[in-house]
Amino acid sequence: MIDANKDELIDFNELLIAIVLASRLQDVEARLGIVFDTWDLSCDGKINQAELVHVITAIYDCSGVTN
Ligand SMILES: [Ca+2]
Ligand SMILES: [Ca+2]
Repeated sequence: MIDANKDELIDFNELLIAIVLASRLQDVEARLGIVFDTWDLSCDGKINQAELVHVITAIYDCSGVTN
């Protein structure tokens, strides 16, 4: 859903759209749905090990942890 062009990357415009959508939602379940969709790169409704590694790596990268 978030990866609109299905290139397995979230570009700036896709991220911006997701943030705007999430900020307008009052419903926690809907917000969690957007987060899940962001993590589910293959859009198969499941978070597999590779997708989880991708997210965790991104979190570490953002926090400046290198190893
Ligand atoms: Ca994309
Ligand atoms: Ca998936």
